[in-house]
Amino acid sequence: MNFYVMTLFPEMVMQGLSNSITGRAMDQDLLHVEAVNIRDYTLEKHGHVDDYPYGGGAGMVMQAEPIYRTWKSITDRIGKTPRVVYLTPQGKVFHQSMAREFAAEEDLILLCGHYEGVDERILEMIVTDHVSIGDYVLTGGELPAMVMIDCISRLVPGVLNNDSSAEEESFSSNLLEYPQYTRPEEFMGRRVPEILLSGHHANIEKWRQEQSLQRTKERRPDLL
Ligand code: 4H7
Repeated sequence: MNFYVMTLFPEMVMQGLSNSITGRAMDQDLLHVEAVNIRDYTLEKHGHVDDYPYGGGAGMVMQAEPIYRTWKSITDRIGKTPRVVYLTPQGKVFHQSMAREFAAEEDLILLCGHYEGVDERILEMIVTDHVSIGDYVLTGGELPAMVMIDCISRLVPGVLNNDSSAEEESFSSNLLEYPQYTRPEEFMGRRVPEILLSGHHANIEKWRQEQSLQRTKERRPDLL
């Protein structure tokens, strides 16, 4: 899957995704993440990409032109016009089922806003999806874009090892995951639950399901 991130902070996006599972998937060419610097597409001699808001008010607004030229250079090069996701607190709140829908796409363009936001006219022209990662305010769209890419990437076949991808099914059960333990059997007086050492797979499975249900009731009753 190919992600094209339109941003003023390309190194932030690339550094954030070049580790761990997404980094390995990029090395294996299962994933292509390209951060495209909007500033490279300004026609201004001073490299400005923002200006004062019409009507007055605090802060600056990202201009349409450099964003349009960034988008045009990506779509011309790949010869397609993929969905364009704008990361904004005004978007639909991102969730796992939305990630599954996006994972079916071959290409995705993400637009990261900064300052007070982006000139509405370029949004009308190129944006297909307005997405928020939750009801809180951030300084830019880069972290939300990285969150989306991480989440979508792990649904791309081959990105996770087969063991973990089976685990994905368990999220579809809408329950929280059961607790995990590893060596040693005792840590500062706390023992691993005896059942996990029993080797009785059916009982372990039953215990884990109960734990999942219990924690969901306690921590996220809204999921039930
Ligand atoms: C686009 C438009 C996403 C991007 C406006 C982005 C939270 C989220 C941003 C803004 C984001 C999310 C402008 C909103 C300045 C905040 C003070 C960047 N914040 N800004 N405002 N929840 N911020 O997904």
